[in-house]
Amino acid sequence: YEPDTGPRVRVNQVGYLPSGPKNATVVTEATTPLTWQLRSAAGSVVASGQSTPRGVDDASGQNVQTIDFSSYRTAGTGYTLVADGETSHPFDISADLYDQLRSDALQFFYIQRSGIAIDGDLVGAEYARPAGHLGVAPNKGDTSVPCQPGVCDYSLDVRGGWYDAGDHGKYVVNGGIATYQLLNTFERTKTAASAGGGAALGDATLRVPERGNGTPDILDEARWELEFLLRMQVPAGRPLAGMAHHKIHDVNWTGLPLAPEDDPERRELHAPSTAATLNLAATAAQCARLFAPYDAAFATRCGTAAKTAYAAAKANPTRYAPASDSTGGGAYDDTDVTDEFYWAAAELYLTTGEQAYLTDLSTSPHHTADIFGARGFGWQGVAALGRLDLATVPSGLPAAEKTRIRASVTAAADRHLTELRNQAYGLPMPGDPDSYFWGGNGNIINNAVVLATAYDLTGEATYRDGAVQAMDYLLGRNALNMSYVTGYGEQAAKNQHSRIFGNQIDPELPNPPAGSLAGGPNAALQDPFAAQLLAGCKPMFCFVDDINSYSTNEVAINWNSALTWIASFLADQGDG
Ligand code: 9MR
Repeated sequence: YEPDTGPRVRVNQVGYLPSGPKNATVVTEATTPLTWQLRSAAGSVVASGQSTPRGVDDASGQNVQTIDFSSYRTAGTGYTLVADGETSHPFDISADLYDQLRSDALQFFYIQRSGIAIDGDLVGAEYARPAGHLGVAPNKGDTSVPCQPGVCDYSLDVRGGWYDAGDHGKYVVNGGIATYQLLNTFERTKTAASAGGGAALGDATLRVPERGNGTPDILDEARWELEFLLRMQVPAGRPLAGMAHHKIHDVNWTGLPLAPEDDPERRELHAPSTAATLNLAATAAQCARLFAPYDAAFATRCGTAAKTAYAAAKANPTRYAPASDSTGGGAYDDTDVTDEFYWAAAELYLTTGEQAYLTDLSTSPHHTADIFGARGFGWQGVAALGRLDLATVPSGLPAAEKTRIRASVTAAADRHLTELRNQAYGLPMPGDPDSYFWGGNGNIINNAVVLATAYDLTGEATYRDGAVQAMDYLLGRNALNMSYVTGYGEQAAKNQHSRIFGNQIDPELPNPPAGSLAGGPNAALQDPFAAQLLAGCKPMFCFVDDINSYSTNEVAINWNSALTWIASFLADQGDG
C-alpha cells in the first residue's frame, strides 16, 4: 500500500506566525543542499536560500532535507515553498492563524455532549441531533443505570457528560484528564503574560447554549462533564461511598455509524476504582477554585466532592480497573495510581492550601521524580498534570519548592527541544516505533504543552518556538503530508472513527467538525483494518484516514483537550 503523499515539500499547511519559526521538510534523493524559494500567491520569489541535508529520517525512512525560512516575516496568504522541482501546498503567514482553531477545538466538546439536543443553529444543521441517552427508547440509559452484576444493588442517574470518542461510552479517567485540560486552558489565562487576561476565552466566545450567562463558555463546557463526574460518585450511605464508578457504557460493542439517540444497548455502571475517584477529586478541586467567582454554590459542591473523593481513595487505595473489562467499552485499566494520588493532592493543595495535602505531596514517589517521560501524559500517567499546576497556579508553596518544580518543567522542555532538533520533521519526541502509539498525536501536543509552559514560566522564545514546531508536524509537515485536524490544511483527516460522524459510510451523515484531531500514526497497528493495510509501515506512515481504523484514526476528548490547550496558547502568541 503506497499512499499518495502529494508534493514532496512538507509545510504546515495552515501556516506560520509572522514572528514565529518557519520550518519545512523536503523529501528528496539529493544529499547536497538544494536551493529553495518562497513564493507569494502571485508567484514572485520573496525569499530564497539553501536547505540542510539531514540524511535518512528514522521515523519515516525517508531521505530528507530541512528548510528554515524564519527570517521572512511578512503576513500574507497563499504562499508556497518550492524546492527540488516541487511546490508545497499553499499556506498563510498570519498572526491570527490559531484564533479559529482555539474556538473550533473547543466546539468539538459541545458536539460530543450526551444528554442534550445539539442545536444546529449554533453549530450547523448537519450536526443537529436529538439528545442521546436520556432514557428515551431505544436508549437504555443514562437516567437510571444499574451496576454490572455483583458490583452494586442500586442504579444511578449518570446523564450528561461527553461521549469519550467514537463510541458512546463515558469513562471517568479519560473524562477527568480532558476536563482538567479545559479548566487548565482557562486557568492559564490568569497567570500567563501572553494570555491578555483571557478575554478570548470569556463569556459568549463559543457557540454553546450557555453563552451569555456571565460565565466563561469554556467553564460552561467543562461543567457539562463535571456534573457527570459528580453523578458517578457513590452516594453517602452506600458501600464505598465517596468513590467514583470507573465508567458507564454499553454491555456490547455497537457497529457504526450509530447516532447516540438510536443506541439500543443496555448500559451498566462498572465498579468504583481508585483511579476514577482521584480523577474526580482532582477535577472537582480545580472546579472549586475556578468556579468560585461565577457560581459559589457549585464551587462549594465541587469542593466537598473533591475532599470526600480523596478521603475515599485513601481508604480504598488499591481498587484497580482491570484490563479484562473491555467488552462494549474501553478498559481504561491502571494498576499504579500513585500518580493519581499525586495529581489529586496537588489540586486539593492548590485549592485549599491545607497542610495535609502538602504532606501527602511531599511523601509521594512522584514528588521529585522525573515524571515527563515518553508517555508521561495520559489517563494512565497523570503526575505531569499535577506538576504543571504546581508550577503555574499561584500558591503558598515554599519558594525553594516552587523553584525546584519549575526547574523540572524547563528540564523536560529542554529534553523535548533536543529531540526536536534531532528530528527532521521537528517532533518533540524520539523517532522510534515506541513513540508512535495509540493517540500519539495527543502526546505530541502534550509535549508541546510542556514547552509552552516553559515559555510561560521563563519568557524564553526557544520554548515557544518548539511548541509551534510540534504544531507544524500535526498540520502537515510530516511524512504523509497530512494535517491531522479536520478542516485545517489542504489535505486533512476527515474520516475519523466515530459513530456520530459517519460520512464515509453514510453520506447523509457529516464528517467530524472542523477542529477534530485524529489519534495519529500508531506503529502497533491495533485494529484489523490498519493491521491488514499498513503491515510493515515505518512509524510515521502507520496511519490511514479511514473510519474503520480506530487505533490510528479516532476522535477522542483527551486528544481534543490537548489541541484546545495548545491552540489557545498559540492564538495568544500571534502578535508576539
Ligand atoms: O486512548 C486509549 C488508548 O490509550 C488505549 O491504548 C486504547 C486501548 O485500550 O484505548 C484508547 O481509548 C479508547 C477506548 O478504549 C474506547 N473509546 C475510544 C478510545 C479512543 O480510541
